[in-house]
Amino acid sequence: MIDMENNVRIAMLLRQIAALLEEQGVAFKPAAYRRAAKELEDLPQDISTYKGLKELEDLPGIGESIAKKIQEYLKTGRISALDKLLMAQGGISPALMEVEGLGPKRARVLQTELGIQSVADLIKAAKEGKLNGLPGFSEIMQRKILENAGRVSERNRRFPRTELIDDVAKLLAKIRSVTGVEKCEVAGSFRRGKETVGDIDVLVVTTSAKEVSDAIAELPIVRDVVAHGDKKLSFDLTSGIRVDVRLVERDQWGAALLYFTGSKEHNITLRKRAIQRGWKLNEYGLFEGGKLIASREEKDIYDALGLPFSEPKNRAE
Ligand code: 8DG
Ligand code: CA
Ligand code: CA
Repeated sequence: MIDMENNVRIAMLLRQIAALLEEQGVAFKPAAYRRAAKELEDLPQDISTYKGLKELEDLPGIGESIAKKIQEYLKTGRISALDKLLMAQGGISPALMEVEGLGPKRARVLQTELGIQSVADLIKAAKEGKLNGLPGFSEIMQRKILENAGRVSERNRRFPRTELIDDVAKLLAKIRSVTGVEKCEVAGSFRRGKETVGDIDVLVVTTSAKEVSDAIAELPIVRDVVAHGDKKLSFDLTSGIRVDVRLVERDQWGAALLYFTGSKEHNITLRKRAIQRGWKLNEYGLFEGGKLIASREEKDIYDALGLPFSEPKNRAE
């Protein structure tokens, strides 16, 4: 699936494993998978930036077995243990399991009773009223499932920039009005002026990350919160697009804005240049050994690297 960060995506898969193990009556493990999922969602950076099994296992809530599954996902895009569980439990379609609230039991009913395999099948059947009378599909449940199925397809969709301009302006204004927010800007492909946008990335400066992230989660423009940590918050807007908010301290602003504006390719180019000088660049700053060289403004980092400031629209590579 495109446009979904590894952390959120893997967390969802771990929760699927938890649900399937629970159905098999396995003790303790489901809770461990859910805890790991929560930890993943709270990570301040993408899980792929942790290199090797050891670094993964050092993360709270993540033991060897889950670390291996994360590695497998990053390498292959799948977790074979999950596929096996799905197969063992009647060949449940992985696509259906992506619909929040469906779970293995209901997914199986849909498959056996109606031959539903894909999210598109599900939406069609639900709209035609074919779910009526199926065990476990009350009217309320049907409505919830239809809504969540719609979201799965939204996740695969890119939004034209023009459709988002108002949303972004409104969102930034709302966030800036939250007590404790010192600074707030849009980053990612939107800031780079791309014609289509997968999700909206927003960077916030605050010294009270927890209070601010809680307050943002309560804004009326937020439809539902997908991941909620102190330094990172993900939610869908009422219009359906996903928003990723990162909360940083003022000193980290330039490095974080640079990193989250991307593109990924541009970041790689800058990182290589830093490495050539024996330095290290990440979303926290430009470092020589443990010593911080630059982080406060984007320009400071370009300067230190001996490069002219690059306008976001030119940061394709
Ligand atoms: P999109 O949402 O329109 O698809 O594009 P984007 O805004 O450029 O990508 P993003 O997935 O939302 O990530 C925002 C920025 O984070 C990206 O432009 C560069 C930075 N970034 C990296 N490496 C990685 C990574 O491995 N995963 C993610 N999600 N972002 C990364 O430099
Ligand atoms: Ca984005
Ligand atoms: Ca993003």
